[in-house]
Amino acid sequence: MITAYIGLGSNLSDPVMQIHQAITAVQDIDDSNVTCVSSIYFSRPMGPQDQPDYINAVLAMETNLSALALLDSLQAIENKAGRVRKDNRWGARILDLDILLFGNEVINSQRLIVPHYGLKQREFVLLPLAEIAHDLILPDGDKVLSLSQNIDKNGLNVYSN
Ligand code: ROI
Repeated sequence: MITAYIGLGSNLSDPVMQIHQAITAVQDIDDSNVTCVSSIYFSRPMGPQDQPDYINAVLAMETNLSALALLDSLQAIENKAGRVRKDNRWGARILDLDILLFGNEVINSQRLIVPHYGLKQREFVLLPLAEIAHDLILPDGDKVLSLSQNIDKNGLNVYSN
């Protein structure tokens, strides 16, 4: 089994519900077990500001799937949520499920780059990740906890209603 960390994000179509549904859907992926889910966070958009605020979370799972099979399963969940893949790389989205880390593996294939390229620059990834994996060390030796302590929180907060 490999421990993978997945980043979840949404800023359209009831984002809190999207994230809860996505967590349930990830729990149903074959040959895998979700072991930990972070708090649900509220975050300001990174990229164009003319889009709604985001809801973000991170989960840990153990899996026997390959990284690409896991990516297929995650993309199927995104598609089922109604995500349309168009030319909006930095725009609003119903659901984004990113493989942040896949064990200690470094993957640079056409479909998948792991660790996720934005991991170290994104407060909405680093803080939830540090919440559930205090002692995590990235493949390059950087500590998630120190990265999370040194990044600007940019309004990131645990979501409550
Ligand atoms: N900004 C925030 N706050 N959260 C996200 O999940 C997110 N995802 C994205 C971009 C557009 C980069 N901005 C984001 O893909």
